[in-house]
Amino acid sequence: MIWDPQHECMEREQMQALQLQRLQQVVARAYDRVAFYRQLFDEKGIRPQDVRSLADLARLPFTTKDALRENYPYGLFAVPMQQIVRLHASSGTTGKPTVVGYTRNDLNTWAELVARMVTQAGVTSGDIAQITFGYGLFTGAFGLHYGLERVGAAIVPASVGNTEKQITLMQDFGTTVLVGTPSYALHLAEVARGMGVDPVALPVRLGLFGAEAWTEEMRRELEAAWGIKATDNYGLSEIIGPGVAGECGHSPGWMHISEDHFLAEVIDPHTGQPLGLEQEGELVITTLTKEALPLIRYRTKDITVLTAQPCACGRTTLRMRKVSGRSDDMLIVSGVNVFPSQIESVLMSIEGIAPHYQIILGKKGYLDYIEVQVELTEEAFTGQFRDLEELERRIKTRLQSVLSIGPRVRLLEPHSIERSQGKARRVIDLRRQPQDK
Ligand code: DLL
Repeated sequence: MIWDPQHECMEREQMQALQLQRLQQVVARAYDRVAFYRQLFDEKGIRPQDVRSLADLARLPFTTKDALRENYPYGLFAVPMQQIVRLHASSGTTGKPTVVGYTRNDLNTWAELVARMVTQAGVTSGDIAQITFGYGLFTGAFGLHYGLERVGAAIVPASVGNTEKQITLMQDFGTTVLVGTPSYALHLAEVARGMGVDPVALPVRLGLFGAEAWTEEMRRELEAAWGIKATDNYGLSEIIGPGVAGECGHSPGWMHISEDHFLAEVIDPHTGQPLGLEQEGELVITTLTKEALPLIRYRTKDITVLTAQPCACGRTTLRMRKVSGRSDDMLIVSGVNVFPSQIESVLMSIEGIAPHYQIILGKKGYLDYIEVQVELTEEAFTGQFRDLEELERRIKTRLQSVLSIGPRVRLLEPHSIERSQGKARRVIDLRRQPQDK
């Protein structure tokens, strides 16, 4: 089913006309109401009326997360506080959190967009959806909640944690849709098995996973562990939260973008130059309808590709490829670029190791090293020492051929890596700690 065929299946030309009209409105609004944008545009000598075509977008300046931090908490809001009805925030790893606000219309748009996204993933009003994102300042739980409610699914607002109870709820309430981060979904499966419950035998049939990068190998792992169809969806709090893009079931690995609300571009992360369709780079989004927090050319730092290839589902919107990582989580180890997703792909395709890993970066003398810690499965752990040595060698060789540097590999006992409750923390960089300087 298509939730909003009028917008999801719009003729390309019509969509572009709508986007241009909305772009002109949002630029004018931001200029009139947000001091930060007025100053930025004035400095560059750009006036809102200079936007005459979609191609003019490339002339507008970027917005970065720093702008949100520097204007903490409400400095980028384009409406008075009387019109704000919800606040969320993302903590990030450093400095002040970024705060995002919503008007009543924004909340309505958000619920609509999440309704589109869950419908295209296959949710119907007959489903029972358990939300395992934390209810709080994070946009994940509330975003999915109101979108699923709009579709008419029965929501189990389990929130994060209490992992054993989550399994009992699934059994007792007959949960059919599991909503959360892919890493927490793996943990849930493991806890279920520990309780003597086979996740495959549970009524869960569909997973809506997002909020962190995960590979195709991880998808296969999750589908096998739960006996479900695992779908990906993408969003970020600055732009709206979840509901920016999602998979439709016809083209795994590619997510339809709600283009009537978000204008997407891909740029070269180093030069800022726009790239074409089918070219890999950093996703940049302009919000077209947000009232409280309009953002122009927001640099997401997420690495993806856009395509306009037609999709068998009938939707005509641009699609973005599964996010392979962030431009700022590329690791540089002795001058070699390494993406955590490359490591995940290798690990998940090797028998005998569990899908739980951590990447440690350190320094020995002046030299960087990378250590990949990975858990053994119960079966491999109780096996022969010789087999373990052989396994370690195999992992090392496979990683080396993909990364072009030789990592250290450490095999750990089952269950020794801390399980994530929300977004997994895969990389620990000891090089940044003062004693290593
Ligand atoms: O994670 C919003 C969200 C919640 C999306 C629930 C989907 C489901 P933030 O906490 O602001 O918002 O984090 C946004 O998370 O820039 C990406 O780096 C990453 N991210 C989100 N979804 C995906 C995904 C929410 N499907 C940041 N694949 C984004 C890869 C993702 N990375």
